[in-house]
Amino acid sequence: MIFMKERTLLKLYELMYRSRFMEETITRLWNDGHIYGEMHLGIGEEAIIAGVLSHLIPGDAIATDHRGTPPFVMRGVDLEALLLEILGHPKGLCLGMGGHMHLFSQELLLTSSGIVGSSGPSAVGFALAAKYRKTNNIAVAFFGEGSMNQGMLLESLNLAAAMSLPVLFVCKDNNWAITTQSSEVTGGVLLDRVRGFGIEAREIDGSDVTTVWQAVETAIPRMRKSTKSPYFIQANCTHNEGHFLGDPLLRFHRAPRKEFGAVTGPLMKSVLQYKGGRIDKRIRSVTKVLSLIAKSRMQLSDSKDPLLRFEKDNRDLEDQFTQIKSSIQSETNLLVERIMGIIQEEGVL
Ligand SMILES: Cc1ncc(C[n+]2csc(CCOP(=O)(O)OP(=O)(O)O)c2C)c(N)n1
Ligand SMILES: [Mg+2]
Repeated sequence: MIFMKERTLLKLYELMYRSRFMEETITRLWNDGHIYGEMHLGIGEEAIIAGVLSHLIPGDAIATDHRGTPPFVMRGVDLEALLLEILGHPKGLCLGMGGHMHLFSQELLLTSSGIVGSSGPSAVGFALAAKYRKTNNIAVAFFGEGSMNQGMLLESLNLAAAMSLPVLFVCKDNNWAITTQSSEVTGGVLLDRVRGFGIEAREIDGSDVTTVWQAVETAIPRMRKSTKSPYFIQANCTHNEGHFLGDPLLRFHRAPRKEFGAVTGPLMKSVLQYKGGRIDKRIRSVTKVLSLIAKSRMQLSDSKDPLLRFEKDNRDLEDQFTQIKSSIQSETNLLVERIMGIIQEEGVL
């Protein structure tokens, strides 16, 4: 393990745990029916976000994808406004109009979008403004590896390289884009693709916050001062909630007996029905679906959980971890009590 000051380690833990506990709270609210629609969490990505954000200074901008909660929490957005936004309340960060996928803070230069790949153009715009104003600021784009097949993200890489813009591109690679394994729909090697634009790029273990912290520690100062050029990080991670809360692939592994009929019934029907494609093709498709369900189980493993890993690697800090956890838990619980009060008083849209 690399040497890092205890203060830095505790700060990273605090950032990661604050985000994790907030998302666990959001999960409870979603399960209780207070949050409408899909809910994409960033659980499993905390090490990537904390490792990057701990190097940012005021005036740096962040553009993120549909998993916006961790960066917004860690960058210090007002948590009451954030939670009310996720609940669709008019007192929310974006007046309850954006929901969890379309968050925005003008004050903190933070934006998120559900349009896959769009964090690239947003970050390029932020970086162009920083360069035009001759500040030392940079912009960060967070996106998944599925976005690397989106034209607008590739155009952003090109523009950032051609115009020498200080954009840190951070690809959070979990190898899944909803129910598609990204490696099956991606040509070539991602890092080679990025290097083809003339951008320096490296791959790291995104479940280890110290690795992320160290990778960014050398990259960002150079981007700020001398080169002003973009940099690309591919950080591997796992989402153990799958694509979104209630992910059907993972639901099967969590409650196989209950879900067995719901999965096998329609599959059997698709093979046995009178009309349709050739029987061998139907069987091949069903086999593919079953193999995807089997592979999705990997996401449930705790071994890639950045928080568990950090706690294990830093057992000597256990007492401080306990203190941090309990103060964040009471703070968040009070926040939720306040929010439930507001909702009961005024109702949710
Ligand atoms: C432009 C666009 N195309 C498709 C979608 C539907 N969609 C939502 S999330 C997602 C998968 C994204 O995968 P990845 O970028 O790897 O992010 P992850 O969900 O794995 O974090 C897709 C295809 C979308 N929101 N926007
Ligand atoms: Mg992905």
